[in-house]
Amino acid sequence: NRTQQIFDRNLAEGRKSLALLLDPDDVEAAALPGVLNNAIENKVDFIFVGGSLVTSDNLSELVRFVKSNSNIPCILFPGNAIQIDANADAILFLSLISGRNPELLIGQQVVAAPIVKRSGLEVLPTGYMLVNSGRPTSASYVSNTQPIPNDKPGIAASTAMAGEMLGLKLIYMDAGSGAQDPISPRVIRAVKKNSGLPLIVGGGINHPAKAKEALLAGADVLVVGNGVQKNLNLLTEVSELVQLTNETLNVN
Ligand code: 1GP
Repeated sequence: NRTQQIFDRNLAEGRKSLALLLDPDDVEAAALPGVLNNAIENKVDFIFVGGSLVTSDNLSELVRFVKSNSNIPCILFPGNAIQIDANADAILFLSLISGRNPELLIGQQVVAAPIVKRSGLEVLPTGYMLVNSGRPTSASYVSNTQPIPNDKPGIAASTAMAGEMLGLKLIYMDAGSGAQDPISPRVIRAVKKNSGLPLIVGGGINHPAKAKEALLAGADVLVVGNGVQKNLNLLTEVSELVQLTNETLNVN
């Protein structure tokens, strides 16, 4: 439970952290060394690997590369039960608690459980909440669920509270990869105020100003994915912002 301890310790100390999402379908093998160096140089805290729909065979290669060439914890962020790789450090064992699709609330988890157990992966029980981002994302389409409206902080807060009461250990609020609008600060604030769990926030954070808004609203872990492929400097800019926030909070 090493990775869970990192999340919990950061939360207890008020330290913000940064995760880079690598979608095996988006990151080509040839680009991987550069991408990983960029992550190391910018002191990325976690690498998440996965996607709503992975059509390539790159997942295990990606995990192996990250594990052999860095010390950054490599955490699976699976869209379904086939995205499991024993070489990662941990798996976000997600239940899509914002949706009402039983397959993603418990079905895929039942299929995955024996495989995850045998793999020896550290399990991170995570309440996964999709929030509407202005237009349909792969996550909302593939999961066949309705995301929480971005202007309904009460629904988001109640959902996170229920997840915490059910014993989940992390909340991941996601506007979906490439989201038009990131999650609104009001929604982040409401969830932060009403749940004591480490709060991971991602989706559509493609500009430092959006990262800053999410941090100020209470995100503990920022996830950037798509935006880094379009703007190589984004990781540096967001990382500096996270460091600066930590310095201001005096937790570095
Ligand atoms: C999506 O939260 C992640 O699941 C990251 O989203 O690719 O838009 O940064 P982006």
